[in-house]
Amino acid sequence: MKEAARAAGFREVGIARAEPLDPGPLDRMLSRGAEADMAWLRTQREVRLDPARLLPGARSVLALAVPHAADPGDPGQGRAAVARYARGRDYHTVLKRKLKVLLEALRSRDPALRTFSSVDAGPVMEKAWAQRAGIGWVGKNGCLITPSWGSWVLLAAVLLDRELERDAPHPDRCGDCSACMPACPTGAIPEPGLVDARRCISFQTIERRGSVPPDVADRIGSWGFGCDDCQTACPWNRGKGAESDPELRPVRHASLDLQELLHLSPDDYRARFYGTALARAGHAGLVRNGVLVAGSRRDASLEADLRRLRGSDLPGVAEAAAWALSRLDGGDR
Ligand code: B12
Ligand code: SF4
Ligand code: SF4
Repeated sequence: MKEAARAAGFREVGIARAEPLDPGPLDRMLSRGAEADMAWLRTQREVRLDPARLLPGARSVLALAVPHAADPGDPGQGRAAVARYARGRDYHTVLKRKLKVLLEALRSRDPALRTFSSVDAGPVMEKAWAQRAGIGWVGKNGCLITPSWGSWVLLAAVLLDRELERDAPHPDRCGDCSACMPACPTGAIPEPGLVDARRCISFQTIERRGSVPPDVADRIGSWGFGCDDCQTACPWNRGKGAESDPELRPVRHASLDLQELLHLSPDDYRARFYGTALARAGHAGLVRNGVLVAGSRRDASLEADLRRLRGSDLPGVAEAAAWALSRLDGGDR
């Protein structure tokens, strides 16, 4: 099975027993409301924690990882930064294609095999399974860290109704380090491993629809889509990220021109971002993010566009533009 997974293009493969997960970290997040608008984390709690609810008769979980590129990234003046994982083709498509190859190989040897597979969107705790299956550990920054690639990896998981020889869980390797916690610009990691989505730039710029809280917007800096600051700070990521899956190398969108974002039409959005992970933010979300970066960086050269967008009816954009204009001279306009 591991050979088939490697042949399909997965660089890390591990096997865990399909037993219920420790509910502690998920419940800690939910008890604080740190899931923000991601209500599905709460409504799917039981199914996320117990693989047998997803696949009756589940015996094993195959945890899989693929490294993505991680070039250093100061986007430069007038541009917004894109999180490293999103600079290549949409990883969902890339990993799903690898999963299809893998599942075909497995079924050719075992036609009665039953599976449930997930890349990101399934109700599966992919980091928890990766840790259990020995691929890496969940760091204090809330990311899955592998010894070989650091946290610059994307994950998938397959539940199977077959008893397999399992790997040992990966031990925690954060030790005394806590560099990621103060490196977070918005203080979104109040406790080791707990990411408060309400304060997380990644959540606000990717998942959030509508307006973004001003205190988060103020610290958004250059991040126009996602955020990597708590990963950049991690010593396990130093010198990593040069070797990526060929399909996940940056092709376009390593950074975004702010002026273009502020003029983005629905047609431009479809033409430029369909097929990339950036489509997730939606047309309004990307315009709003451009406005927030302009405000956070106090980019006065964009003032005329910000004034125009104060009248926008795209969700969250008018509020963001009013806020950004108030940042330009430190007062209300
Ligand atoms: C919700 C979500 C988010 C949320 C919440 C983030 C979070 N830390 O959970 C937001 C929107 C903020 C987010 C942001 C990002 N995300 Co995200 N996200 C998810 C998603 C859909 C679910 C994660 C989840 O269930 N979180 C809830 C928490 C409580 O679960 P958990 O941390 O996994 O905890 C469980 C276990 O890990 C375990 N556990 C937790 N801590 C510890 C500690 C120890 C010692 C042990 C033993 C166990 C343990 O217990 C928990 C079960 O109770 C997954 C895909 C998936 N289906 O899993 C992608 C996923 C986690 N995201 C991913 C990525 C790439 C990101 C970003 C890096 C993107 C970016 N650059 O902007 C950021 C990173 C932010 C951060 N610091 O975590 C990748 C992870 C890559 C990696 N190396 O970890 C995933 C796996 C998607 C994928 N298929 O590759 N994400
Ligand atoms: S992704 Fe950015 S905002 Fe979110 S926890 Fe990490 S450093 Fe903080
Ligand atoms: S920066 Fe340090 S504490 Fe944070 S995830 Fe990396 S090793 Fe762990």
